[in-house]
Amino acid sequence: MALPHLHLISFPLCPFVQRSVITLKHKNIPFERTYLDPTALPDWFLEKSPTGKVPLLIVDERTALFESAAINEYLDEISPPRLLPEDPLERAQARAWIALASEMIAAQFRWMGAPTEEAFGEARDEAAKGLRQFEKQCRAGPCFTGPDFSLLDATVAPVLMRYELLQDPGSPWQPAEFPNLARWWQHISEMPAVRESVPDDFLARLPRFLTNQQGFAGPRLAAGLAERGH
Ligand SMILES: N[C@@H](CCC(=O)N[C@@H](CS)C(=O)NCC(=O)O)C(=O)O
Repeated sequence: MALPHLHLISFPLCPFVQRSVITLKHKNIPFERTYLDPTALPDWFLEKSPTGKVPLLIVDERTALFESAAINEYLDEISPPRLLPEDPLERAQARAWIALASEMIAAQFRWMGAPTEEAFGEARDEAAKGLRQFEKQCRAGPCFTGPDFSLLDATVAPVLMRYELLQDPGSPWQPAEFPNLARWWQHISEMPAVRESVPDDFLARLPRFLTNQQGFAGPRLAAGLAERGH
């Protein structure tokens, strides 16, 4: 089957976009990408996107798909072999964990943007609770659900990439507490599709984004990045 023309509308730092980029790259699907400035969204984008959010995938310059999970399943279905299990029950489970991984992203955003020290601690505890669920689920290895890379790997990877970069004593991500996830990340982080899933200037943009948060967490995490030479 000939693949359609795929145009991925992105923000440079968006972890939801990154999930789709990982899927596209893992499957070697050609795509065009446009980065938008989240503070100045053009009218054409707002007309096409019902939520005003990215990722937005424009298929054959006509049809706009939104929601990263739906986009990833579409990408998966047009380019075999599938990255979701054949068994309906296992597939439903994978979808449920993919949905839960969005909560991990939300918890990570709350932690990175915590306005006060107290909120930082609360957000850390909340995020750690979520990480513990994923730790229990991630046992088979080397990928999340066993030997093969799946859409769940593509979905969780952006969260772990950020936690690895933003090491901090007040981080929910203390690798020694999550040995399964740490082993998983070690494997997944070496995959080209994951390594190449962020823009070249990602490490320059991340501290700027954090500093702009202006609360307690952002500047502290940006300073930590600078101390570690990023
Ligand atoms: N559930 C959506 C979430 C996407 C999302 O929140 N994207 C953020 C950027 S990381 C966004 O576009 N935010 C703009 C806004 O909330 O107006 C998905 O999985 O695609």
